[in-house]
Amino acid sequence: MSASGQMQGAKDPLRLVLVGLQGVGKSAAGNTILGGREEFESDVSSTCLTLRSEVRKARVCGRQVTVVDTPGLFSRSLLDAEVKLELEKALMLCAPGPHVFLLVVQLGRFTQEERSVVEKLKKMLGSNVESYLMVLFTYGDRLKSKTIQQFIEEDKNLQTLIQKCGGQYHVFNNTDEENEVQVRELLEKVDNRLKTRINQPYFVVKVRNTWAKIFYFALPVLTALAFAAVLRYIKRGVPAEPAEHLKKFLKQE
Ligand SMILES: Nc1nc2c(ncn2[C@@H]2O[C@H](COP(=O)(O)OP(=O)(O)OP(=O)(O)O)[C@@H](O)[C@H]2O)c(=O)[nH]1
Ligand SMILES: [Mg+2]
Repeated sequence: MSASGQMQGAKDPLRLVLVGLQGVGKSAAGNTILGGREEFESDVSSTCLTLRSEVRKARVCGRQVTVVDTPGLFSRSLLDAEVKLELEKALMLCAPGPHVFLLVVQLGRFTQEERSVVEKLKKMLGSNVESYLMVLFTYGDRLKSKTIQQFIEEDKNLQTLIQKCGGQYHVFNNTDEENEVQVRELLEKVDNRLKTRINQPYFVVKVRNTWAKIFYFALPVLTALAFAAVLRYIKRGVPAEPAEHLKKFLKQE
């Protein structure tokens, strides 16, 4: 079966957002998912190559897949506030929200920044983002004779990161972009993750700002009150039937 062919059972559209540090292979992973096409700009660079969130769509394994590429966290080219804005834009680009955030980690590189990447994402997108994360390792070609399981067993910090991401991970060799099996396996893992999340299949941003919360929750109440006041005003304008005692009084006159 080919990655561009049919996959039994799972045909629902998928929306994936690639996140991670600068230069770890996010754009390259996006290109691998999209069937090896050079959709996102990917290259060796000492600065941040992807500066804006971008979306691409393709039919992969018989289903519509939306991939959003984002700028790197802890970027040397963008301020945190700019990266946060781009992440929020990424959510809009795959509305109503991503099924999974693929947290891209370069095999063999696990610095202090990598260790705090989940906390950074939680700060930027809210704490519920954690339940939508899945680790996607790049540089699978570095494994050589080792398996990915052996590699993970050797690194406690890596195990902690994977645990934070629901225990889910996958490995890509982006130099082998035409290797469709690695893409199909990733989509299967994403599907398995979705099965455990029937109530909330995709990530929705919580209203975090206090003023936004007040506006969000108070607006329907205020609208209802205003509507009731207008109705009362209109009713008052219509002359009411004179009360019984008033009728009697008028007759006596
Ligand atoms: N050998 C090898 N190289 C890879 C792999 N994945 C990515 N690369 C290389 O890593 C470099 C950076 O890849 P990008 O896809 O541009 O990384 P990025 O995370 O999008 O970078 P920024 O947009 O700058 O944050 C490129 O030269 C890629 O060819 C991989 O699996 N194996
Ligand atoms: Mg990039």
